[in-house]
Order: sequence, then structure tokens, then C-alpha cells
Amino acid sequence: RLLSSSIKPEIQSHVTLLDNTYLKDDFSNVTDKIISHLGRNIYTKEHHPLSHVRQRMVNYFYKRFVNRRGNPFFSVYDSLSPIVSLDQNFDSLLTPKDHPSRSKTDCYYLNRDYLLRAHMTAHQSELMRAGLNNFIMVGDVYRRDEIDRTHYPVFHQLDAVRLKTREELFPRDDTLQIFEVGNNTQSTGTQQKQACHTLEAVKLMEHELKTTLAGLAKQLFGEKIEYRWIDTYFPFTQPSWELEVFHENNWLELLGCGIMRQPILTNAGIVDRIGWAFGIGLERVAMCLYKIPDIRLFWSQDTGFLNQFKVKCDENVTYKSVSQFPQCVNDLSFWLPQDKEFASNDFYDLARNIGGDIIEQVVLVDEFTHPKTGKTSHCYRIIYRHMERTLIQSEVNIIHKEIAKVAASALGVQIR
Ligand code: FA5
Ligand code: MG
Repeated sequence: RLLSSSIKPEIQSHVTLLDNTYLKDDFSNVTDKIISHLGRNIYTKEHHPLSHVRQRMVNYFYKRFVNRRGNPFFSVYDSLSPIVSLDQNFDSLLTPKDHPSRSKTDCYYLNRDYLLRAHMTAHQSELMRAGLNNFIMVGDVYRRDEIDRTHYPVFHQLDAVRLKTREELFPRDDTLQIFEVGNNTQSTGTQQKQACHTLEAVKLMEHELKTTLAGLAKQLFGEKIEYRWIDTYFPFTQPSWELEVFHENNWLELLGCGIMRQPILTNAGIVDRIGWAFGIGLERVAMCLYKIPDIRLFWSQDTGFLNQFKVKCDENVTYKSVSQFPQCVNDLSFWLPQDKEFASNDFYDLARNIGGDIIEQVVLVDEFTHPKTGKTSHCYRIIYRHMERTLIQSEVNIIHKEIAKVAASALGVQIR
């Protein structure tokens, strides 16, 4: 008898995510591989390329929107839980019940009530209800998709919302209004505007939105960047646009935006404001800015990737491809000579001299001085990686021993 036929795979009735337990049902389709991304928070890690891009965008908003005291008035929310209700992701944003974006083939559902957010817009209503008028939301979003150079089922978005009162919109003219008299939020209006809004309010909001986002594109890609606006549709904005930029001979969709549908505001208890909103993907921007060829690299824990971004957030970096073959990591500790100078750079040169191109990095990882003898110890981590093949630990050991031997004789260090 075949063993496999008598052992049934254990079917778990629940899934535990970020300390909460969710009962599975016929909607559950989230996999362990996807779950392993929750809580990684790569977009908040210092020096991560996504963190740099996020900071560049946030800094742009901080600079552009300041109050009379010169202080920024956008606030940033970057630790909102990626587990959201169907109400947050869809209903509160007026997404029709039969809209394809709700489909099980497009989203990761925990069950019929909860899913992994498919966009950062999912948090719009709750933050407005909390009383915020100008805010930015950043985080990881989840969509079922193929895995290739530009698609990954987990990516990151930055969303923003700006709400304005009549006085803020028309400070010098109190005859101008946001809302049409007898405004009817049920009527849908036209491609140009919602029925409830006055044309002048929409045009002024559109102008601020578009100049703000064109300014953002210039801030990211340089003053000379070519861009264009494409009319589009979102359930939660009307009118709606996409911003495309011309990059390396292609038009690239950067973001979606629009004038917020008024019932979203009304349902959140806001009756006297009009709003604009947008959502932009971080990976796409980072891939262009840094010439990162593959979206999977953002999840790399490989220091050969990460160390290239140990710069200030607005510094230019051009990513240099690291070999796909695995690293071999060996540490070397020694006492520094007491009778002559020692410089780390000497050791770096020596190591490179002996190891050649298979040495990818040498990093000083520990340094201490013995309290009694006064002797100082350094520990260097040498990361070996061949560009064309997988290194065998035994061949690395030979080189590593040789480096130790030559360091002892040439630099006068004492191997520990
Ligand atoms: C949205 O997600 C809307 N929530 C954006 C929005 C917010 C519109 C507020 C209006 C008001 P969309 O699915 O087009 O829209 O995604 C927005 C941006 O995320 C895209 O322009 C793109 O930059 C990025 N993006 C979308 N899908 C992917 C993907 N598979 N990989 C990488 N980036 C993506
Ligand atoms: Mg889109």
C-alpha cells in the first residue's frame, strides 16, 4: 500500500498573521510564501532603496506644503496594518460589488471578511474619519500576479489625500462655492466632474493636484522629464488621471489620481470639504532611479545589494549587478601590532591582492581593546563570491588561510 494515500495533508482551519487568528473559509487563498512577507517592513529600513524613494517623496510634500509658521502640514502614516476588511479595501471606496478587482484571482483573502490590502487607498476613510485633512500613507500591498522582472505579488505604494474647505480653496472670493446648489451626491455627473461639485472648485483642485504631481515627477527624475496625463477610471475618484513619464524610450505609468468621490467624504462625516488623492508605486520609481533590473532584488537580504544604498536618501546611485551565485562568508580576527601602525585599508588591499575578484566585500565588523593588555583586536568579515560559478567552501578556506598568513607576516598582526 502506498503510504501517501493513507496520509492526508493536515488542513488547517485557521491562519495566524501578525498575532491575530483568522478562521479560514472558502475565500481563503493566502499562501505561506506570501505570509512570510508580512512584517518585513523593508520600506522603513534605513538605507533600503524603497526607504530612500519614500523619503524623497515625503520630503517633497514636507517642503511644498507648509503652514504660516513654515511647518509641514502633511502627516505620514507608515505602520497601518496590511490586514484590512472588505469595507476598507472596497466598500468605503465605492467599489461596486461586482467589480473585477474584488475577485479571488486578484486578491489575497484571509477569509470572506478580511484580505491583504490591494492598495494603500484602503486606509483613506478611517484616517479622514479620525479628523485628518492632509495625510500620506505608505506600506506594502498585495496582489495576485505573475512573478517576473517587473511584477511581484507584494509591492509598495505611497498614497496621499488633501482636503480643502471653501475658504482654503477660494480665500479671496466668498461668492465662489465648492458645491452646486441643491447638490445631489447620488447623481454621477460627467467625465469632467461630479454633479455635486462646481466647475471652478474642480478646476482649481485639478490644477493643484496636477502641478503637485508634475513637481514630484520632476523632483524624482529631474526638471527635464517628459510627462503626460491620461484620463482613466477609478471607483473612488472622478475625474481620474494617470501620470506617465517618458523613461528610456517608454511611457511608464507612475501613479493614479483624481478628485475624490464626494460620498466617501460624506460617509466619513465630512460635509464641507473637497479632496484630491493619488497613489504611486515605490518599486517602479526605484527601479528607474537606481537602474535596478529586477523587482525581486528589493527583497534581497544580500549585502552585495543592500550595501550599494548606504548613502543619503537624495544621493544618486546606479546599481551594479551582483552575481547570482551564493556568497561564502568567512571571518578573520587578529590582534593589531603594538610596535607599528596598522590601517584597515592596508588589510583591504592585501586581501584583494590575494583573493582577487572573488572577494566581493571586506567589512570591519568588530573592534575592541583588551582592558589589561591594552591590545586592540579587529574582526573582518570577508565575503567571497565568484561571478561565474558557485564557490566551494574548501577552496575559499585555502584563500582565507593564505590571507591570514600573509597578514601576519606583512602587517605584523597576530591571528586569534
Ligand atoms: C491604485 O492602486 C489606486 N489605489 C491609486 C489611486 C489612489 C488612484 C488614490 C486615485 C486616488 P493602480 O492599481 O493603478 O491604482 O496602482 C497605482 C500605482 O501603483 C501604479 O501607477 C504603479 O505605479 C503602481 N503599481 C500598480 N501595480 C503594480 C505592480 N504590479 N508592480 C509595481 N507597481 C505597481
Ligand atoms: Mg493603474
